[in-house]
Amino acid sequence: MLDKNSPIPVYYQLEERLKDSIEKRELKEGDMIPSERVLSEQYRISRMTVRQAINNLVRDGYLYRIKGKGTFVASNKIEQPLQGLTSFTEDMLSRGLKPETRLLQFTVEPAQGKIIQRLKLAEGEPVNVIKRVRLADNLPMALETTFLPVKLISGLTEAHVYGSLYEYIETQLGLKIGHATQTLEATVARASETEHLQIQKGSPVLLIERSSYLANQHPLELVKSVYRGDRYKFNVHLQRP
Ligand code: 16G
Repeated sequence: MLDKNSPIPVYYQLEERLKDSIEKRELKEGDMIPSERVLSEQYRISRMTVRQAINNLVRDGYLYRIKGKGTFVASNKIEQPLQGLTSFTEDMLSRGLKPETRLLQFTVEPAQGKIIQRLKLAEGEPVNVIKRVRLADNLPMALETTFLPVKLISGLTEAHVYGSLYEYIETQLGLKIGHATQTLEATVARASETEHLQIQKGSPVLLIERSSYLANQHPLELVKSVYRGDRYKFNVHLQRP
């Protein structure tokens, strides 16, 4: 029951209750939530109060409405800060999610085109090409293609890239990762990506390209990642100059 004598407004208590059910996955993505009438009877509160709670949850992206059908649970998006050069493994572990990797490609190829410029290599120099599906708690989050100069990242094996690449680079190779530049674009999933990400062709995805450098300014990696648009949102702290 909700506490009507509490100084915390009842609509807010209901909001928190529903959010809790979503976080605990008692209410899952796509589930229809009970109607205003049912919720008002269940919690013995006015329909106005229920409506206020639901409006707020719709506004905040936890729920969405379909006209004539009902109100549904939206997907639980991961909110990822844009500042801070972190790895996928670190990002998921810090949220209590279990990171996993499905390895699609692990090859050494001669550098060509954009790779030559971005990684400052000579034409034909060997690069590791690693294509991985990154999962969190068994759900595919992103499809990542990484290019690394072989001369810098020695001894890399398939076993290493099932785990954390950054950990291998820093802990095992003793290299210091310094900074990166990253672009982020909206696009839609291509046919070749849909199966790995378990989404429909044409679903919104975020395309991220990261160029990372060692602390000594050497180009370290070029990574092209396709993130599921329904699982991610990015945040950034802005400071007025
Ligand atoms: C993140 C990075 C990627 C990096 C990877 C290392 C973005 C957009 N990309 O996915 O550049 O290679 O982490 O992760 O954040 P790992 O250490 O878990 O292999």
